[in-house]
This record gives sequence, structure tokens and C-alpha cells, in this order.
Amino acid sequence: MSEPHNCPEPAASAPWWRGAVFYQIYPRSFADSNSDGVGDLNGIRAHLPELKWLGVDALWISPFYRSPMADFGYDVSDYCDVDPIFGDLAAFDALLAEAHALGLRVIIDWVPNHTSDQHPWFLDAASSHTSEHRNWYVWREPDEDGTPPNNWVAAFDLAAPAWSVHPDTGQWYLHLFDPAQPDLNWDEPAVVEAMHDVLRFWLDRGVDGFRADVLHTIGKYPDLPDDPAAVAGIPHCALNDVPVTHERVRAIRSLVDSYADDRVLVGEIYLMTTEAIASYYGDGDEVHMAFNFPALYAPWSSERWRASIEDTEATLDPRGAWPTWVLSNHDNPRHRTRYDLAAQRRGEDAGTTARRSEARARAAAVLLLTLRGTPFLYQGEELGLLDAEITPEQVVDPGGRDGCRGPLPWDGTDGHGWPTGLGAAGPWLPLPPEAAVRNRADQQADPDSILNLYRRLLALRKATPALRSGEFELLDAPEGVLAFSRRLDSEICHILINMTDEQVVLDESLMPAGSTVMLASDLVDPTGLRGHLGPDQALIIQG
Ligand code: ISL
Repeated sequence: MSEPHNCPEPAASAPWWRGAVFYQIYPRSFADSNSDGVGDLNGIRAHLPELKWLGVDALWISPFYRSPMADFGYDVSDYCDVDPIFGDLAAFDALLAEAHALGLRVIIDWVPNHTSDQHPWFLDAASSHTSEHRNWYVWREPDEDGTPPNNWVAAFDLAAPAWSVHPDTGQWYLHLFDPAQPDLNWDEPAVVEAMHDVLRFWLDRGVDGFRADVLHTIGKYPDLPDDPAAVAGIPHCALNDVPVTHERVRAIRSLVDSYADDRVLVGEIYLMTTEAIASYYGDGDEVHMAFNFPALYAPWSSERWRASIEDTEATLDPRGAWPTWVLSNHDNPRHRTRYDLAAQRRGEDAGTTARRSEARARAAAVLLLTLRGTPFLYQGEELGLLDAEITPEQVVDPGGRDGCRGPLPWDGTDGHGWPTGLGAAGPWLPLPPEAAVRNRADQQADPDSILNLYRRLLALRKATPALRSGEFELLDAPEGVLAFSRRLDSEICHILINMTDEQVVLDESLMPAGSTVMLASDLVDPTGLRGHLGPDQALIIQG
């Protein structure tokens, strides 16, 4: 088993993941070691030193298991093996050992709600009414009128039912996502046992924990009733937030904890209120952390961020639940792109928008890395990447989420670290715009780049306990400015973020005389900064 030997010792009272910054790797688009146009485990391993240089503490690696790739790995056909496109188990072991030797923790994705329709369990289940695995999935006899068993719709195509008829037995099977992703039946004890075995398999190999995919959906209303909200969208959330799921999550947590209390369970609880998400922290006996989706969807607005932060603090803190913050992931447009689009809607020209969205992306980095809680960075946000531009013919994802999955540009060469061209000979998706300048090597060499801002922020966070674990308080601030403090013992930091396009004058209480600017989001010389914030500028001030 591979141990994170080099990891800093966690304080007795604070588990490592509370002080850590996670970095999400989407393996297909991270780094390609064998020039087949798809990223792989050896590619990740080769770039671990750069992640260490950046200063993150832990990696979350999206699925690399055997998969027909109908949902690019979230359709698993063998949970205990690596898809050949990514490498093999030996490549994973080498990656994990090397990450641990560098002091980087590694959590991996676990997809408990559904398998691939090519998983041997489903192939057997579908083959006859009486097969060994029949009850591992959710089957219903068709009505005479041929309508699906209920009105649930599938996540990627809201016009399509969450049910398909399997030709071999003529029965409907349930799939909250793509028809190629049949839902497992967690009412069946053998499913629970098999999925627990998957956790054990990877824990035994030494992983530091899991990000559990749509974990709230592993319990369903027993009679699968119609969903009154189905027409309003987000079908897999509206229902399927039921008491039995909490029991199942508690069992998963206790399995994870049985290995040692330093393994972590992060839930993707794709529900749209903090209250609903918070319930999956249980009484400290369900997930250790859950993604904060309402904050991910907050636009670049101080009022909206303030409301989201207040809601998060008010909901999580009383239950002793630890917050997380995330701006981007592999399912949503990158935040720089989102903030860009917002500006374009206000009628800005493209050049101005690009310049301002860079400023917003920098200020957002300060926000993400100074809030109280565990931040999750998504690969490429440290380069300030925009979504790749994808033509309709280039769309390959059933959910149309290709833009945020554009491969990472590593250097200034023609292919930027990927085989040149697109398609069979080139990367599986187009690279993001501006790769000639917005690539890893060039940004590393430029001390003023957003990459170097992330690095300095991460170093500052590491060196400043108040920023990692200090008390949090929102401060009164001029309109358009989000201001808060982080305080630990006598150490106090003010974080000031101007979410407007105008310069804002600051009063003495936010920037006291004699205070020092520890960092400015545009990396300008902080000595000239007194009494005001530039457009979309963020400052960290030591009081
Ligand atoms: O993709 C979404 C919005 O753009 C979400 O609705 C997404 O379906 C939801 O966050 C669940 O996502 C997870 O499970 C899916 C998979 O496709 C996503 O990539 C994964 O993050 C099914 O496994």
C-alpha cells in the first residue's frame, strides 16, 4: 500500500482535508504521454512535479476505469481496472506512489448510481428475467399503452424518458442519465456489497478517498412515483432525495473510516439548495464534504456571492459541517467563460471582455482561496483558460459539456503538448483559445501570469494559518465590493474583492492605516495601493 509519507502532519484536531486545496484532473484532457490524442495516467504522473510547484495538496482524478466512454468514463464497465486508453493498474500504482512521495494526496471518482450497459453485471441482468444479476438494476413491466413506468426524464435529454426498453426481456430499465448508464438497484444487498468491495479495492491500493458521483441518487422512492417537478428540469434532483440514502451513505462513511480516519469521502450531492446538500453531512457521520453547487452557479456579483456565503455559513456552521468552494468543473462552462458571457450580454466589445474576464478570473482565485472551507480547483483555471470553442460537429458529450473539457496547453509548440491536428491524429477535443500564450510553460516563465498568481496565493495560504482555518466574518463594504475577514488569535486578514468595472474608494475600516497589502490579484506593487480598489481587483490585507 502506498502511503503519503511526505504529507504534512495534520494537527490532532484538524483532518488534513480541511486545510488542503484540491485540484481536479479530468484525465482525458490533462496530459497525453503516448500521443494518441487522449490524456492518460502516465501523463498525469509526468506532470506531478508541476502540480507540486503550484502548491496544491491533493488531487481528485475523474474516472479512468474501463468504460465504453458513452459518458467519457462515468459509464463504468469494470470498477477495478483501468481503461487501456488511460494505462493499466501498474500505471495507477506508480502514479499514486509518486504523488505520495511528493506529499500529494489522491482521491478518485466512485460512480455508485449506475454502471455502463456493457458492465458484465448489466449484460447478465438484461439477458433474462431470472439471471443472477437481474435484481441489481431497476426493471418494470411495460403497461399496455406502452408509456414508461413514470414521468422521470433522463439528465442529458430532458425530452427523453429515464427509461428504455431492453429488447431481450421487453422490460423497461431505469437510467437517470444516458440509456447506456443503467441505474443500480441499491435495495439489493448484493449491489451494496459489490460496491463496497470496489471501495475496499481502491482503499487497499492506498487512495486517500473518493469523490462519490451523484451520491444522493443511490436511494429512490420505493414505488417510483411521478415527479411533479420533472417538467421543470434537473430531473435527477427533484426526487431521489430520500431518507434511505442517508442510511446508505452512513454505511459507506463507516467503511471509509474503518481504514483510518484520514481517508475522505466527498459527495457530489447535485441538489440546488445548501440546506438539501447539508443534510448529507449527517451528524458528522455521512460525507466529510459536499460540493457547494449554489456557489458554483453564482454570477460575478457581490450581492449574489454575499448571499451565497451567508447561506453556506448559516447552514453548515451550526451542524459543524465543513464548507467547500468550487468555481468550475468538468460539467459546467469554466468560470472565466461564464463571467465573459455575462459581460458580453452587457454589450462590451470582445477585447474589453477578454481583458476584464482575466481580471475577474484573478480576483475569483483570491476569493476561492480565502473563503472558509476547502477549495477545489479545476484543471486549467490556474491558466485562466476559457472554454474551447466547439462546433456542432465536434460535440461528443451527450450532455454537450465539451467546452470546459478542452485539453490543457502545456507549452508554446504547435500542438501545445498534444499531437497536432484534430480527430484521429490530434487531441480528442479542440484546445482552448489563446493556447499560444495561455500555456503552462509560458505562464510559468511570466512572473505576472495568472498561474504565478495562483502559486503565490497557494503559498500565502500555506504560510498564513488565519487564511486556512481562521474565523470568518463578512464585513460592510461599498456597493459592488465583497469584503470579509479571517481571524486566528491575533492574526487578522481582510479580503476585499471589487466585483465591479469601476474603481472603488475604501474607508479606513477596510484598509486601516498601517496595514500591509499581502497580495493584489493583478500582482501590482502593493505599496502604491492605498484607499482604493481597482476594477475587478482583489486584495488581501494584513490588519
Ligand atoms: O452535467 C450537469 C450539468 O451540466 C449535471 O447535471 C450533472 O449531470 C450532474 O452534476 C451529475 O454529474 C456527474 O454524474 C454524471 C456525469 O455525466 C458527470 O460528468 C458527473 O460529474 C453521470 O455520471
